[in-house]
Amino acid sequence: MNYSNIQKQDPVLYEIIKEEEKRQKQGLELIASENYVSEAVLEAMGSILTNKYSEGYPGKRYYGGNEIIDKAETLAIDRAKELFGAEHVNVQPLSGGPANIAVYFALLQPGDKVLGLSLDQGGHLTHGHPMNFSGKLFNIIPYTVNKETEEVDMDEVERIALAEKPKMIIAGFSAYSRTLDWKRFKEIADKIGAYTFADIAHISGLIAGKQLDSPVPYFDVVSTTTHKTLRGPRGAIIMCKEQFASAIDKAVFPGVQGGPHDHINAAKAIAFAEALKPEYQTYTKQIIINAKRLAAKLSEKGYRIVSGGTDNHLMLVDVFGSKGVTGKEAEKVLEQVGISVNKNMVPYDQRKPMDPSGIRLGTPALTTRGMQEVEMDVVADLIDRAIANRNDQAKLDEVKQAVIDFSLKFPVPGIA
Ligand code: DSN
Repeated sequence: MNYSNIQKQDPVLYEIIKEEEKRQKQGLELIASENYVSEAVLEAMGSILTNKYSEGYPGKRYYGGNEIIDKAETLAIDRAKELFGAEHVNVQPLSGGPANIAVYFALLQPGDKVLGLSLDQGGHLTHGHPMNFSGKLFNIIPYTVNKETEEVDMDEVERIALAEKPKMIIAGFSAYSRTLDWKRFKEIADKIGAYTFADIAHISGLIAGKQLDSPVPYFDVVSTTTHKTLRGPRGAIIMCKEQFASAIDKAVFPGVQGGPHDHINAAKAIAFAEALKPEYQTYTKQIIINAKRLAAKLSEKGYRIVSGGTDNHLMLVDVFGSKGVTGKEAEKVLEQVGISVNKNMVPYDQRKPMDPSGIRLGTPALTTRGMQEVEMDVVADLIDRAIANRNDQAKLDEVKQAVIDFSLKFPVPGIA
């Protein structure tokens, strides 16, 4: 991508893009929900498909001239079905939040009871946070992780479900490093006649790459963003059993959204084709190997990893509990040396969300750059050096230079 037209027409914005390119190239991206898309995905997002309005679905549109857009959307749907083995797929959700809103509205009425993992325990805003539509409109019954193991305790989920009889059970997370027992969730839901909804936004790439078990065979509805481990454009999809297809489609459009973003849906089709290739399985396997190695190395250096390790692409590090540095301070000092992470609550955190005890780290982006186990040792070392020397600017400058020298050895797709 050389952005030559932007350079001519809008030098101010061109400079901003070049600045961000430099940040991405010279830094280490450890935000668990981020990744680098391929140049083919970038091209589709920048294509003339953005010029079209196509409210409706393939073959049933509210605008003329959609016979070609229909082919692109159908391609995305068919590839997603093949990738996940789903009966029905809606590829139009603009992002994870809108996708989840559509799922609630397809299956429930405002005021209905929903069981979800709370945000401060690793869940997601849309799983019932009081400031989110989910917590405002629905009666949310939270479940938590076990205080000792810091893992979801399925016996506890069953106990709450049987007592509360929610209309829907959500399984999914944005900051949880262990696997979920999809089959058991379904068995519990069946005992009370509840709908099952899995939000696999973080791990859908690991599922598509056949590294983790899938909820798709068991669950009524499964949503995922397309830009995290799945390595596609910013957006989302909803998968469901055929019996929910019409309700889901109506909830997405006209329920929640207007016109779909056809250029983004085309980019989703490309990302799904990439994920169907054997090399994507190798990539996703390496993401997990790298995460386990990074967690082990940080652990050796005295950092407490929540639940003792990871089975997926991410880990929560209790920096306050193990090093006396808050999540906010750790995020800031790491940012100063070019390492991007996000502060995060740890389970049963005594601190506040804006300055919690933990940071969340993930390996999808670094693995896309070709990093393997030995590089994770270097990354753990750089993180530790920055945190240990957080009050010594000269040492931090040295770490920053080391981050740049190291990062530049690993190319970022789309950046020369
Ligand atoms: N913002 C995403 C994440 O970082 O996990 C979830 O929506």
